[in-house]
Parts: sequence; structure tokens; C-alpha cells
Amino acid sequence: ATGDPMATIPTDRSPDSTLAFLRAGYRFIGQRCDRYGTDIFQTRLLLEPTICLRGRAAAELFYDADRFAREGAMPARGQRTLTGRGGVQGLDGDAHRDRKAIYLSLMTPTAVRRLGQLFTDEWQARLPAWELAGTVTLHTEVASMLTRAVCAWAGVPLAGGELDRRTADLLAMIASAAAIGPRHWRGRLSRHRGEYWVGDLVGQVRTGSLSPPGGTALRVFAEHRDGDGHLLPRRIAAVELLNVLRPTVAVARFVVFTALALHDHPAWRQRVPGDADAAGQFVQEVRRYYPFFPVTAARVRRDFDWQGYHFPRGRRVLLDLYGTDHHPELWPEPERFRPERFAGWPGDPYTLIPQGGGDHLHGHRCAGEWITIELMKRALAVLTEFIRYDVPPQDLAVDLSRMPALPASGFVITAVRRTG
Ligand code: HEM
Ligand code: MYR
Repeated sequence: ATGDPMATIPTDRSPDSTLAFLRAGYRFIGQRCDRYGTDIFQTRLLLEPTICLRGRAAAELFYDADRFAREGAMPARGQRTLTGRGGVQGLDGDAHRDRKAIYLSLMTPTAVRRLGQLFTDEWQARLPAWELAGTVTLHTEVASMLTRAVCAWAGVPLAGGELDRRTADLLAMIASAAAIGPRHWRGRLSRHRGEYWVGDLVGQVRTGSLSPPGGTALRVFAEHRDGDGHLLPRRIAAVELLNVLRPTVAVARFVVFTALALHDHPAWRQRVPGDADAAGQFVQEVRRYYPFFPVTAARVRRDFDWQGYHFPRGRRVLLDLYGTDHHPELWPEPERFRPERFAGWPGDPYTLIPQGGGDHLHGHRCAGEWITIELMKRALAVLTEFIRYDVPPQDLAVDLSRMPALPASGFVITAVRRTG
């Protein structure tokens, strides 16, 4: 209560910036922050005033659950494609913590390692076919292997003939997250089909006609009872089960970026094998450097002031994940890929935030971060130790205006041969 008037948040003066956001993509918030010389500005997105934030202090603020809520924060079109409705992403308070605890119970070190081993086994089993194929597109091949591995891990039965359909649908939910037009509608169709598929499996577990092993995600979400003894509505259980399957398949993008990083920085091919520290640094730098999840959204829960700026109740706020991972004050030479920067890194829940920041149980930080890192390490081992391959001329450009991003070619490799 100094009596100082609140400063006005630097404001983008255009009537609506939604198209500019879709055009600029990952650099939208960062470019404007650089232009205004701040880590906060306000604009209009989806016809609503929206505060955009980046940086460490902003991330710490954003993950203060007393100040921000998730209910109604995610744009409806993202719910109809990427996340579904009624899942953990949109919950607050105790309801969020109880739901999130179910996910975290699935993430024991043993369980994470089991999924990693299933992925390695799946990959080993495909190598003879890769050797014969001549040409392999890494993104779709790895996505298919991850679908098989995560379904086995989650207790989800998958008939041989189903694999391509399920993989394509899970990929379409991801690709449509920020899309308009046909790609959006493709995502909606995939979400419908996906929720129907796993909802039916939840029903079968409840009637006893399907009995997945104890502790698997299908069994746990199908049988979970809340404090009052109620099962999750079947549709919600389906949404949550898809929240395990879909993002695990999304790790295929990080596998492609791992391969791209090895291609652009071949010296690391020699450094990674047999050196767990080097491998760990490499994986962290891939997660920091490459564009994946651009921003996450919340709404102001109650009026408050921060750094001289007023945040009114109900205002939508976006935290720039990519921009924080590339913030020049947090990451010297942010546009250089340098895994060494993570040597001796003490860890910080608010600076390396490709999968969200803060706390896993009490906040919305990604439940799958351990799985992601495990699967990336497994992929790095295959790419550097188990196989050799050629990378023929192709369009490897990563378009930062396309969300989610991927090298245009999907990363094609040829002449795969096993070394181990
Ligand atoms: C949440 C990114 C993999 C499950 C999130 C969030 C991000 C993210 C940015 C939101 C953070 C926030 O809103 O504060 C990613 C990326 C992945 C990945 C880039 C790499 C492919 C996974 C995996 C799982 C998973 C493998 C598997 C279980 C979830 C869940 C949430 C979440 C359940 C919601 C958490 C909550 O609302 O409390 N993820 N994720 N993710 N992620 Fe991931
Ligand atoms: C997941 O499947 O949950 C994780 C990976 C999906 C990332 C897709 C990100 C694309 C753009 C999202 C825009 C978010 C706007 C709030």
C-alpha cells in the first residue's frame, strides 16, 4: 500500500492477435517481450484480453495455485482435440491433487523403467525390418513403436490390425492442438474415436470381461474410487487414460529432435555411449532447445498485484514455456545447442520448463516428465550404440510457425545396419 498507481501492462494495440500468434508460433511472446523490453505484456487472443508472461519470476508466479486456476483456461478447440474435457488439466484444488495423485502412482521408478524396456524391446524387434526397408521415416515409425509399448504398459489390448489406426489417431490429437480448418477436424474425429475406444475398455474392466494386470493405467483408472466411493465417470476415465497414451506417443517428436541434434552435432555421437552424465545433459538440452509445447494457460483466481502490475480476476494468462527455455538471462547463448550447459546444473523448477514448471503433485507440471526422459535416453542409446544409418538429403527445417513443430521431412534415415 505505497499509494503508487499501478503501472499499465505494456499492451499490443491490435484488436486481436490470434492470427498473428498462429503465424509467429513459438516466437510470438518472445518477440513482443524483446520489442517492449519486458517479460510481461497484454494482447487480445481469441477475442479476450490476455496477459503473456515469460521468465523465471513469471513462471514462479504462474505456478502459485492461490493466484491462478485452470478451470476454463484451456481454449475450447484445444479441449476438443488435444486434451478432452473433464480431465486433470482443467481441475483445481483438492480435486486436482486427488486426480493427479493417480497419475503419480503410476510413475514409480520400476514402472518407468518397465516402459523404457518395452520401448527398447519394440525397437530391437523392428530393426531387421528397418535393415530391409532401405528407407525409414523416424517420426511415424517411432510413434508406432511407442503406441505398442505404452499400450502394453498401460494394460490396453491392441490387436495387430489396430496399430496403425490407433497410432494415427493419437498423432492427430497432437497435431491438431493449435490447428484450424481440416487439421482441427481431423483431431476432433480422432478424439471421438479414441474416447470411444478406451471408454469401451474401461467398461469391459468394470464388468469383468477384461482383466488387465494390477497397477496398469487401464486397471487403475477403471477401478479408482474417490473419497465417497464413486468410480470416475466412464468418459472421464477414458479422457485420463488417453492422457497417458497420447503424450507418450508425442515423445516421438522428442526422439526426432534427438536424432536431429545428433545429426547437427555429431561429436556427441562419441561422447554419449557409456557416459550417463553426457547422455543426461544431451537429453536436457534437447528438451530445452527444440520447440514443442509453446505456452500453457491459466486464469487469475482473485485480484492481485505483482511487480507493480494489476491482475484482474478471470483474466486469461499465458506462460511462454518455449520463451522461458530460451530466455537470454537464464540461458547464455540460448540459440546455441550446448548440452554442456547442464553439467553440474543444480536443477530449478522454474527455468527449464518444456513440460511445465513448479511441483508435480500440487501443480500442473507434466505427469510424464520421468517417462519422457527415460524414453529419450533409450532412443539416444539406440541411435548412438545399436545402429548406424545414413541421413540422405531432405528438408530438415523446423518451422517455428507450425505448432507443434517437427522437421518437415519427419527425419528420414537410410541404410540402417545393426552394430550391437
Ligand atoms: C501436462 C508437456 C509427455 C502426461 C503437461 C504440460 C505440458 C506437458 C507443457 C502442461 C503443464 C502446465 O499446464 O502447467 C509434455 C511434453 C511431453 C509430455 C512436451 C513430451 C512428449 C507426457 C507423457 C505423459 C504426460 C509421456 C504420460 C503420462 C501429462 C499429464 C498432464 C501433462 C497427465 C496434466 C498434468 C496436470 O494438469 O496436472 N505436459 N508432456 N505428458 N502431461 Fe505432459
Ligand atoms: C500432450 O499430448 O499432452 C503433450 C504433447 C502435445 C503438445 C502439443 C502442443 C501444441 C500446441 C498447444 C497449444 C496450447 C495452447 C494453450
